[in-house]
Amino acid sequence: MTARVTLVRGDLTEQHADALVNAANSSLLGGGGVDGALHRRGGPEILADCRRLRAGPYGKGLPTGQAVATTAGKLAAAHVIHTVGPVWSATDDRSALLASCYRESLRTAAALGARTVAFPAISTGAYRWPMADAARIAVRAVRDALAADPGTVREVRFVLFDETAYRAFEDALAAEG
Ligand code: AR6
Repeated sequence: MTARVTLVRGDLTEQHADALVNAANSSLLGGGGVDGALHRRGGPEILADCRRLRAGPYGKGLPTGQAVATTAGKLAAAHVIHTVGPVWSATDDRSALLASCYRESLRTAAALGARTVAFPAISTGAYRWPMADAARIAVRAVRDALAADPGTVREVRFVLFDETAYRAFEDALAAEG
């Protein structure tokens, strides 16, 4: 069975899904944007899990482009998958790292048996990646990963916070066919 890619305009923290992907930073200890919102709504259990990861396998933090799962606390999901997007650079092409966030998050989700996975537009806020370009990279990375091996994943949902983001993802999906 093939997996669907869907778009919704809304707040990631209100989504019902098996896994919600967090646009985190390497510290895993919280921040603003989606990260702050997920921790606020999910409650302290998420941060407690993140601290355990820092005390154990991720002593130096989570590298850019990688992903790791924790509990979702009080969120309407089984897991939060934390990934670290690259900071936008006009001089250095970091698009492979941004694609890696989507691919590694989906791999992590499938390893947990997740069927529905919801993503924000990683790196397009504090990390300043231009929306249209980020949307193209995100859609291509997800389509490629699902085509290669969807595992248990049946729906990938992009959750876009505003109309500009929604339109950019709509255009990127249409362009991919
Ligand atoms: N639901 C969906 N999308 C959201 C929400 C929400 N509740 N809140 C913001 N967005 P950002 P980044 C959009 O800054 O660029 C944090 O401090 C937002 O409009 O959350 O990857 C971390 O700790 C934007 O389009 O993530 C890191 O330090 C997109 O989500 C750093 O920011 C991503 O914006 C990561 O920066």
